[in-house]
Amino acid sequence: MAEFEEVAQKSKLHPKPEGLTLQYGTAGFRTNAKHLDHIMFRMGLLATLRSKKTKSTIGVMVTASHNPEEDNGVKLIDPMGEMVAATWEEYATQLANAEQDHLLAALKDIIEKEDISMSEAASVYIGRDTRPSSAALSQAVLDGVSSLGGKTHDYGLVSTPQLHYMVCCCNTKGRYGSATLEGYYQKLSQAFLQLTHNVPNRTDDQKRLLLDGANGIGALKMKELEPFIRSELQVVLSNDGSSGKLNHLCGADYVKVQQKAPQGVSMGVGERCCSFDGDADRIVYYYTDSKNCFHLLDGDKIATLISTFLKELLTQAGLNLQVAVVQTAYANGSSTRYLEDVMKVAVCCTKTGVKHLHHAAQEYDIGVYFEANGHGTVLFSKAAQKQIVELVKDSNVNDERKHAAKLLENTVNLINQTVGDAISDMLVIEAVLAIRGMSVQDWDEIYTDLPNRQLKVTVSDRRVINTTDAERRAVTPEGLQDAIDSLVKKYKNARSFVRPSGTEDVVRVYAEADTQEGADRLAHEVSLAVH
Ligand code: NG1
Ligand code: ZN
Repeated sequence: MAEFEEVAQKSKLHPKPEGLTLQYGTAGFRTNAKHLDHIMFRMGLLATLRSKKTKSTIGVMVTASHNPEEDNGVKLIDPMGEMVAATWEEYATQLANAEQDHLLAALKDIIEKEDISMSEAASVYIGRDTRPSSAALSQAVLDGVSSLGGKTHDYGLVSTPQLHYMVCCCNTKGRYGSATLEGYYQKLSQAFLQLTHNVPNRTDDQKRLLLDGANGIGALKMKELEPFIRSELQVVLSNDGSSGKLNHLCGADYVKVQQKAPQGVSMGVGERCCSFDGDADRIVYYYTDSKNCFHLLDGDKIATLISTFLKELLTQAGLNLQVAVVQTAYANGSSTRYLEDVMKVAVCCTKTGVKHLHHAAQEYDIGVYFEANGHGTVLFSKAAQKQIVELVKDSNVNDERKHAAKLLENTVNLINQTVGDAISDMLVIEAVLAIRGMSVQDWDEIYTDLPNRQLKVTVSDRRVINTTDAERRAVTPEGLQDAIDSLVKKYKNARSFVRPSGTEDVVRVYAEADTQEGADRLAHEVSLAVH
């Protein structure tokens, strides 16, 4: 065990509180920051093993996204910038929960199971959000990596999707872009300017966008990006972190769940606004109309806007590529109906959590995936990208086809295909609205959302609820689904489901119906059935 001497020594500086157990959930480990020091050290160890195993750079992001400022969390990023493979999530849980005396044994167990050669080099990229606890916690990750002899690159303050991007750039030897913040801003801004600079007659109002930065990392990063895109987009930033608290009464999750505007943003009637979440991987848009009524444009509206745009461009370019949209059970029923019946695009429903959507989207030529909460991106298959690039170069095609192909090529470059990215998504949406000459109201009117309500219920053990059919039906506890079915029958156009959250100790209840009152009442009744 001499080779693990340093791990043994350093782990004493990051001791595990006895009896504390945590799960690698939907988005990694997430809980109050004071319980996470040992988890961070151990995730440094695990990332090093994963790097040796894959012979690639692995990412470790310290963030708790939209959770309160006191929380923190960590997730691992696999070589292509995607979420870590499922078996390794299990290893993460095992390593995290091994009592102090068993840590080396747990580590050795993973090394044996995966047949890892410890002489292999390891490289780990690390990033963190703006939480007060994040600096010390990312230091614990660095300690973990170095105690196994791994090399680290600490990007410091970056958004979650920026770190995913860096990992992918590194492992594709620069083919996806250069693994620096400058490279990220250059790639996105060049694509955005190419898409927008020839759009005629754009007024200053059309170029203006209000942004709620959730007092988080997204606000910081927007300030860095701003000089690159200023000529085509004027972003008016609020909740920039200079005084307010992270995610408090602001940010994408607050706006989506509360269905109201964030505090700290002064919105004029009809003005186009958007909110990032705490690690800038989610975005939602909104505006208020002349009757002071609030309108939310969530992930479903974003998926509809982008997939419609892509489909039109493919037709103009004469490219026969299939566009599909991947959603979860939380997608508004109106969006699914519109996409299937009007747009005639294939719609697929997966379990909650980006890794599920991402994998499903990989099955198509072009897979647009968004969670209703605004987390999503677009994946283009290698073959689809090749066809687009070849068409741009082809000298035998007419101008219309070529123009469409060029727009497609720039859209591919503007999208962060590794994971949902609020900054990249925002630029895509702004480009589509500009090119199509659409206002936020025009976009909103594509279809009308069914009124809906999301509630959280606290129960003694949320794991007694097990679900099937992409989480749309509960199989346990017995009788729960029957109870939900009979409640749903009382309402028109209604739907409801429950599932245990993977990031909080709650059960989530979702309901939609033909009126807001009905959706609220149904959600309430279902939450009583959960108790
Ligand atoms: P849980 O807590 O498992 O519902 C939430 C979001 C997910 C996903 C993760 C990770 C909802 C209903 N759930 O998961 O979509 O974004 O957090 O951040 O929005
Ligand atoms: Zn997030």
